[in-house]
Amino acid sequence: MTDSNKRWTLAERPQGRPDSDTFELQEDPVPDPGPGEALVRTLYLSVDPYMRGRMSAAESYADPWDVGETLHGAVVGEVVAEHGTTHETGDVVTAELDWAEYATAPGSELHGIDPDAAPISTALGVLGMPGRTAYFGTREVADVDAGDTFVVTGAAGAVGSVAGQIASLTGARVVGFAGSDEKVRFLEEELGFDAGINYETTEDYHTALQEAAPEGVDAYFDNVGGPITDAVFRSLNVDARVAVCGQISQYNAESMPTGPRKLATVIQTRATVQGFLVSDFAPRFGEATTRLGQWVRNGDITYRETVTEGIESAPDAFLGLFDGENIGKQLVKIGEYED
Ligand code: NAP
Ligand code: FER
Repeated sequence: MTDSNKRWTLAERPQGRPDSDTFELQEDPVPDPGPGEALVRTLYLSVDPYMRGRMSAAESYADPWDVGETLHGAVVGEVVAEHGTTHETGDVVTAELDWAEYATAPGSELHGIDPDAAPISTALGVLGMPGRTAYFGTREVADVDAGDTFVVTGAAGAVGSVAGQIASLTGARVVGFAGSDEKVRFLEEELGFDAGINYETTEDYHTALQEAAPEGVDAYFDNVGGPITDAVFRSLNVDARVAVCGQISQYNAESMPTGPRKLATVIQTRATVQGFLVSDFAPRFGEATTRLGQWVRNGDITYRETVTEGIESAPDAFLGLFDGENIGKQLVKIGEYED
């Protein structure tokens, strides 16, 4: 084990789009675990869009990071030392830890994962927070049913790719918006979506959606907001459900764009528009993980991961989310796992 530990801190609060000035790499000795703590060697780090919110001082559902603070996020790692915890050296765990090569945490905050049940990285994607978000957002909030037309934005991403497949399994017609032809091929050819729309090369989203969803939209899983959402709202059917999961097109905005928004359609259609946080469903996380695991194992759900290598690449991996560089879950591989 090396003595040195690289970690990323918040160098400054970004105005608008974050960039390399937002982050600072620090290097110091590997920490020792205190009583009741474990030392974890990071194998995979998850970068997620919500982290943009934590870089701002504005109030949100997640507390802002302080300038100078070590960034943190969901990690899969290996316990390499522990001091009176229920974990053993060699255990693979997931936890909220530092963007670092090594981190200490109370043993009670580490959740063991079975490396023989599924690739360990899936605990951060299809079998982790994004998969659970897709599971509850699609089934409980968008309340998708057989015969519905289901539309999802950010469709080739970690949440969207799973949401669309769950809707398909339910028997819905599934249409996804994504930002490249490669992503549209992924949706249609690998994930079994009925249609994909490349919003980067489509001028008139409304007409494209009328073609892809000729019977209108019954359930809409929104990951991005903005003009695509305006177009989807124009196609909502009576009693449609809109699950507002994310609004990534607005996360770097310095001021909120004004309309015209399409809320008049909500009057006409009596649609239900509901925001949600995956944590609202915390008591049912076990159910989601079990079900998603079955679907992945029997091939009903496939998943993709985009992986950058090394702790140094973490900021670029995060920034790439805003440029659509990922297909499926964006991860940073920080250490090798040897069985
Ligand atoms: P992701 O979809 O894997 O990655 C983000 C994707 O957003 C990019 O790949 C990019 O794909 C797309 N994007 C970026 N800027 C865009 C823009 N201006 N317009 C349209 N699309 C844009 O990320 P994720 O982790 O699955 O998260 C997806 C959304 O769900 C995010 O909004 C996130 O905040 C939200 N979320 C919410 C919860 C919750 O509890 N409510 C939990 C998890 C995630 P393209 O190439 O298609 O542009
Ligand atoms: C959570 C609730 C929401 C969480 C993440 C989110 C890490 C993400 C929200 C978003 O991306 O908008 O408990 O845990």
